[in-house]
Amino acid sequence: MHFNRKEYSDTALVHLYESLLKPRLIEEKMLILLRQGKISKWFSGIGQEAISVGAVLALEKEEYILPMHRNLGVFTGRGVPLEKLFAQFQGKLGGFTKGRDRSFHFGSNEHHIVGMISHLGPQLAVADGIALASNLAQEGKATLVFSGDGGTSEGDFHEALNVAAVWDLPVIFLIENNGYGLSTPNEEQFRFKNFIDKGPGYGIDALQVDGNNVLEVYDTIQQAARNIRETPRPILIEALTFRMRGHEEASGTKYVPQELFEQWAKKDPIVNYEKFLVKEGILTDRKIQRIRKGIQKEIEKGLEIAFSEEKPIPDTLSEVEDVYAPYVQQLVLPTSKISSERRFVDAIADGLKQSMERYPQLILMGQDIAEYGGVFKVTEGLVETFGKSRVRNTPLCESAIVGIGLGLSVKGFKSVIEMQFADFVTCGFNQIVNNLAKSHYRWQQNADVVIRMPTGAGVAAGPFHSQSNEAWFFHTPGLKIVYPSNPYDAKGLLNAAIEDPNPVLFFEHKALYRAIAQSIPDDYYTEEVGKATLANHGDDLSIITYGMGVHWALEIMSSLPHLSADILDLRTLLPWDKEAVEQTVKKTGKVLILHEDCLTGGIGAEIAAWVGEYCFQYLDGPVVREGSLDTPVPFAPPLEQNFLPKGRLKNKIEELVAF
Ligand SMILES: Cc1ncc(C[n+]2csc(CCOP(=O)(O)OP(=O)(O)O)c2C)c(N)n1
Repeated sequence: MHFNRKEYSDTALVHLYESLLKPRLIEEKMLILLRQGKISKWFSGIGQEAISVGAVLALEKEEYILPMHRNLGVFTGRGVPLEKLFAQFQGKLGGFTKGRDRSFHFGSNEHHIVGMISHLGPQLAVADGIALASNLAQEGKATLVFSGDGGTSEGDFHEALNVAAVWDLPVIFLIENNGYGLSTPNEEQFRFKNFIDKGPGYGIDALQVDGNNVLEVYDTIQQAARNIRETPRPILIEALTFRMRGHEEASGTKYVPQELFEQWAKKDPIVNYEKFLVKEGILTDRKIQRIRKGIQKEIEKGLEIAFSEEKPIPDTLSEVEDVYAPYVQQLVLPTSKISSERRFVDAIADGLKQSMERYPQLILMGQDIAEYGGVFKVTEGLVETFGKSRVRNTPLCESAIVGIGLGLSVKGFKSVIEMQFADFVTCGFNQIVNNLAKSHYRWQQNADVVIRMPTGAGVAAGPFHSQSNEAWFFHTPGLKIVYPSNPYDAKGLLNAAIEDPNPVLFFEHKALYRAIAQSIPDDYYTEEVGKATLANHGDDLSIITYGMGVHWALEIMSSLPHLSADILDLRTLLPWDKEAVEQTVKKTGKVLILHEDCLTGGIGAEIAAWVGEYCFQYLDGPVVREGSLDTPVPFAPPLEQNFLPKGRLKNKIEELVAF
C-alpha cells in the first residue's frame, strides 16, 4: 500500500492514526462484550475504518455527515463522548434516543451528524436536503453521505443522485464498495463493474479511491469538499474495501470465500498505515503503545459510566408526548375585516403566498409547480413573486423530495411539497412514514414539512388519480392529517399546517377546487389544528364526516326536510377532535360516520370503535358507517358514482333514524 504524505505535517498524520485506531479498539471491545452477552447486536466495520475516518476528518466540523451502520469512525471522529455512544448502544437514557432506537440510528445536530434509518437508501436524499439548505443560505458547505454497495440498488440512490445533479447540490456520495450486501455478492447485486462508471450517466464527477488507505481517502475527500464548497455540485466517490467480519456478528461469514479474507487481511488499513508511520520515523513502538493505552483508558471509562446507568424507566406520558415536536399553536386572526369571494383553489393559493411572505425560509417543491403553476394551477404566479430557488420544480421523484424536506428541516427551513396527485404519494411513502414521522420520537429532530395531497374521486380519473388515502397515514404516529372542506378552512388550516413544526399531510379535494367559493379574509390567519366544527346543527342524528362528505351530507339532508342532523366536519383527522364527537353523540344519540375513502379500515372504523367504547351510554342505535366500496376507484362515471357512498347515504340515514 502506497502512502503519499504530500505536505501533511507529522501532527496531522499522527492525528489520522489515532482517529483510525480508536474505532478499531472500540470494536474489539464490543466483540468481547457481545460474546459476554452485554450488548445485543453489532455491525462490524473492521477493515473499513479508513473510509469513515478519512471522510470525517476531511470535512469541516459544521459540515453535515450522514453515516450508515458500519461507520463508527464518523462518530468518534466528530468527538462524540464515548460514554454517550455506549449508552446509546445499550438503550440507556444517556444515549441519543432515550433508549428508543439502537446502535447508530440517531442524529446529533451538535455533532452535525444525521444517522440512518434501517431502510438505508432514504439517507441519501436527506443529505440532498441539507445541501440544498447550504446552497440557499449560501454557506459554501459540503455534505457527505455514505452508502454501501448493496444500498445503491434501491431507487432512493438513483433519485438522490439525479436531483443532486440537476440542482447542483454540494453532496459527496461516498460509496463503500465492500463486495457484499449482507450475503449477496456484487455480481448478484448489479451488472456494472465500477461505481465510478455511474457518475457520467448522472452528469456528475466520480472518483475511485483505495478505501483501506486512510491518507488517500482523506486527501481525496478534502479536495473534493474544497472543490464543491466553491462550485456547488455533487461528486460520487467509490471507496474499494472489504468487510472483514459478517454482516452482523450473528450472521457469520460462511458465504465469503476464505481466500478473500486472506487477501484483504494484508491490506488492513491500520496495520499498513502504522508501518508507514514507523518507517517514516513519525511513530515509534513506545509512542504506539502510549496511544493505544490512552484510547483503551478512554474506552474503559466510557463503558464504566454507560454500564452504571440504570435502564430506562418507562413513562407513557413522555413516550406519547415525544412523538411530536413540542408546539403550542397561537391562533392568528385576520388584521382587518376585508374579505373576498375565493374558490377553494384560490384559498390555498392565498395561504401559500402569504405563508411564503411570512416565512422567508419556506421552500415549495413539486412537479411542474413553477412556471407551469402545477397541474391544478394552485401555485400559478408564485415563481414570479418568489423566484425559482424557493418555488422549485422537481424531477419526478417523490421519495427524494420528501427526504429533501427532512434535510431542509434539519437546517431550520420549512417546506411544502405538492404531490401532483395524492395517489403518487406511494412513491414517497417510506420517507413519510419512517423518516418524517419517526424522527422526533427517535432523536428529537422535527420534520417541518407539509405535504399537499390533491385527493378524491368524482372526476372520472380512474384508479390512479382518484384515491382517498388518508387512512394509510392515519395509522402512523408522528404525522398530522388535515382535511378541510371549504375555502375558509383551507386557507386557515394550510397556514396553520405550515406554522406547525411537525409533518402534516394536507388533503385538498380536487373536485372542490373550483366547485365552491366563499367570502374569506384577505389577510393571513390561522385556524386551530385538531378542532372539528359543526357544518349544520340538528337533533335526529349526527353525521360525522370530512372533506367531500360534508357537502354530500348537507345535500342529502336538504332532501329530507322532516329530519335534522348535526353535521360534524372533523377538519383534522390526526389528531381528531374526540370532544366534539362526544358532544354531538351525547346530543343526538345516533351516529353515522361518512367518508369517501373505502369502508374497510377507513377512519370511520376508528371513530366508530371509539364511540362504541366511550359513548355507549349516549347511544340510541348502532354506530353506522358509509364509505366507498372496497374496490379500486373505477373510471367510467356510472361505475364511479356507484363506488362512491353518496347514492347510499339517504337510505342509511333513514334506516338509522328509524332504528
Ligand atoms: C429496505 C431494506 N431492505 C433490506 C434491509 C436489510 N439489510 C440491512 S443491511 C443490508 C445489506 C446492505 O448492504 P450494503 O449497502 O452493501 O452495506 P454493507 O452492509 O455491506 O455495509 C440489508 C439487505 C434493509 N435494512 N432495508
